[in-house]
Amino acid sequence: MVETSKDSCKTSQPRIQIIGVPIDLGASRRGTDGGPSALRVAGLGGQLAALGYQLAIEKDIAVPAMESCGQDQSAMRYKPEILQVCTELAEQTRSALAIGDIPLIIGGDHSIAHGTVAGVACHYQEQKQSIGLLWFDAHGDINTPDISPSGNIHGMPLAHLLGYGDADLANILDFSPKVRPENVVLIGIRDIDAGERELIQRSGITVYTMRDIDERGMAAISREAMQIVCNGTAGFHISFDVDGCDPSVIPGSGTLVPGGVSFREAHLLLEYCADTQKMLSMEVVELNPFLDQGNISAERTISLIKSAFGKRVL
Ligand SMILES: [Mn+2]
Repeated sequence: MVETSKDSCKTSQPRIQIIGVPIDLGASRRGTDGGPSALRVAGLGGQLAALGYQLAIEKDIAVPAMESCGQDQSAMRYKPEILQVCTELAEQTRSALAIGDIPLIIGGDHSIAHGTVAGVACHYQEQKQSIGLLWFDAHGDINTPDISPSGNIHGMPLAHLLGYGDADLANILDFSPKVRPENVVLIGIRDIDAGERELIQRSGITVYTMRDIDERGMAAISREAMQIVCNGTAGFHISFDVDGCDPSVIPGSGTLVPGGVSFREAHLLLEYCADTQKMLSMEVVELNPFLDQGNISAERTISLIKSAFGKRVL
């Protein structure tokens, strides 16, 4: 008898669906639209398959070229285009979960989180469940359009996912907020805009800065973070901005901030994520191959993704 793909999922690892989002409209530095290609060139799919995962056919979300969008110097640069891309991404992410796949979204700048998290949260909301959110980043990404110094939407997604800021960006798939602040953890932070500080404190999310990691160690913080994102939720989404890592680990990103998370600390955090078996989905953002040394940042990012998907040393 021919085994259906659904049946074979039960006997091995679940299937991963890689969705590429080649976009750089959310950032002022060009080039994160090359992120999906850099990860594919470095062998992402093959390395996940070697861990025992099946892979769905990879797809990319269509993104308009900046050259065809015209100049946009508004308080939300390229909002119409980003809203369109994120709405499509939200639908695709939700569809992946609906057929039992694990979505792995490869960006693209961090504006794509508006879509990814909307899709994951929507899928679980339909089952009357909420999700946790682990946000790994050098920055807060919690600007609202009225306090953003740049108008770059990649600095705003966390605000919108919590229900602040622009109503259109906050209401992708027609609901808001996407996550409860008590299940949101921000980790790796070392560069916060003035207006963000106030919203971080008011929002009630949990933040682990680099000082916290230095003082308490990544193991203790990872354990605490896992409790927060799993508490009362279906599981959690990881939004992994490669700039959370130290620039010596990931030189290929557009907004480098010295004094970041070491390669080993990042691995440890993601190994803890895998240990929970509650990771629902993952996205990797802000990889910029045009600023990289060879393709080493993509290669190291794949190594980190593998830890999130259960690779162990032994
Ligand atoms: Mn970010």
